[in-house]
Amino acid sequence: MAIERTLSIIKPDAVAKNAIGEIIARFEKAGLRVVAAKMLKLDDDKAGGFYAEHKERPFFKDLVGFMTSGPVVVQVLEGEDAIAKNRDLMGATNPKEAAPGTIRADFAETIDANAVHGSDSAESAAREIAYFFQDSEICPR
Ligand code: RTP
Ligand code: MG
Repeated sequence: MAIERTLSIIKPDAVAKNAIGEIIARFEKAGLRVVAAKMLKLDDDKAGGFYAEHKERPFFKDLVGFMTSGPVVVQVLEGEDAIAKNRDLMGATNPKEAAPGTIRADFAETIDANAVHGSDSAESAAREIAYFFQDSEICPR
């Protein structure tokens, strides 16, 4: 299995619940390492650009509104099979369908406010990491 990097976002609902530490602990317990991290308040442009693939979808406006509703924590996670491992830890997009013990099952309430984002492919991970971090802000460990 290859060592990969993936972009994770702890979304405004989970930050508001004071669950940053519990969520990061799940990544670390699964063997993923935080190699970059920062807290940000996204504006419409930054959030809209991040989710540009969903621009034509009916939920896009609500998605941007939610992602700008409070601070988020963006991180680069590194480890074996990091992209799929993070998606497994997160659970299904809709928390009502997320498997027990996943982050979304335990911390999310609705499909809109679903606690975390994780890159869905190697191509997305490369784009999303570069969207938030300069190379010099990433600290390999
Ligand atoms: P994310 O990008 O945030 O990690 O979530 P995901 O891959 O599991 O889901 P994606 O299809 O990329 O959708 C991005 C976010 O848009 C919201 N969404 N709402 N109302 C709806 O039908 C709907 N579908 C998606 C979710 O908040 C999802 O995380
Ligand atoms: Mg997605």
